[in-house]
Amino acid sequence: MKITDAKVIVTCPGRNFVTLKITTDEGLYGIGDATLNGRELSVVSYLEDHIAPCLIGRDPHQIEDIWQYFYRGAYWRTGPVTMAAIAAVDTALWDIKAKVANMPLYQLLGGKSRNGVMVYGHANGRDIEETVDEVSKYVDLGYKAIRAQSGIPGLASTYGVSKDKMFYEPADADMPSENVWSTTKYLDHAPKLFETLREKFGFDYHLLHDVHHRLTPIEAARLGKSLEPYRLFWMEDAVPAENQENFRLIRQHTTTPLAVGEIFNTIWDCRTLIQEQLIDYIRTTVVHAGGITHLRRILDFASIYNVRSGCHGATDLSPACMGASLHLGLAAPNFGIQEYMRHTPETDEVFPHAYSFKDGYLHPGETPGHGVDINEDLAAKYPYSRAYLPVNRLEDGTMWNW
Ligand code: GCO
Ligand code: MG
Repeated sequence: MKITDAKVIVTCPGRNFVTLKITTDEGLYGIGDATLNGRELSVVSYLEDHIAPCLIGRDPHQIEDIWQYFYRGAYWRTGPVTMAAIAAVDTALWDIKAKVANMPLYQLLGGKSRNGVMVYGHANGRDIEETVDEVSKYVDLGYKAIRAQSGIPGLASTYGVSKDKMFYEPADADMPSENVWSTTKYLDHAPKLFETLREKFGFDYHLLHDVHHRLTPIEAARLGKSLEPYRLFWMEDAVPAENQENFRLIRQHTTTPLAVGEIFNTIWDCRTLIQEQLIDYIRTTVVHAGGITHLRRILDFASIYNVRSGCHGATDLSPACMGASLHLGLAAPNFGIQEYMRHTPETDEVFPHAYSFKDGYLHPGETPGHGVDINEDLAAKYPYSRAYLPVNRLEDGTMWNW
């Protein structure tokens, strides 16, 4: 079997997605997500200009060798653009292999380790009251785990709070919009949100929270301590994690479980965090961590240190990433939870998929491959439209982490 075509499809059914479609001489094809939110076209160029020419003529079954070829062979290793491009190739090749085997992908990854993939949904509101209302909607929908975010008194806007509650979409402007941040106001407010939620809903549901990289280690330690009575499933991205040692300090102070890694690209980004058991959940996912091949390597490494998966699943990760992630989640022994921010109906139509939601769990389905396709005619109707994530400043104008 030989690869005859590698085509990059850019579409914007409400938001931008980049998809790689690899076709073989036997007519079979596979697809992989290559979306890098706010920096999409850099991956398009990497794939079209630098990867596609080297793919043509290769045997699509040589998944590991092709992965190594593009990782080691680039000389310039790692980084979000490179790893998203490699991920797209890898995901498409696993899709093809599973189609040839006539099996759903999870069978090739070792078969089912569980009956379904527990997901968490996103409840957010402008204030605590609105967030409580949103959480009850997720409870009614059958979710077992819910992420809660709320607006902060005195701040005009903040991460995680959206105009459209169903499909929170932060990449919303042609030029980056500017947010203002106050750690003091946030640290006063966040524990009140979870106190109210536990009073109202009890302890039967998992509650999660995303700090979105905004604290220093000692501030994160204080937040973790103050949230302990509310027994969070996790506190996410409490600090930026380029410096993995930062987590030692947080860990020494709190038993609130820690999750990090949605912007990591390789096993090297999380090696210390995992090996020293400084975190509980690793959030790397298929598209930004080098595909199924490399994510599986991270999860296997994590499993010997009791770290479980918590794959990123925001709207900017396409259904092709979600499908692949669900197959791995069904098979991995140390699966923890999967984020599930639903896509809009327009996106779901462009990417017909076999996965489905029931009673708080996603199921990847039994279609051979990863079960996600792309309708190219429909995709062509939604041309690329530049959209940036916001930037963030402190109240005195200092640039901060968004
Ligand atoms: C999450 C994330 C997202 C990111 C987004 C950036 O936990 O889902 O933090 O909301 O901000 O995916 O592209
Ligand atoms: Mg996050």
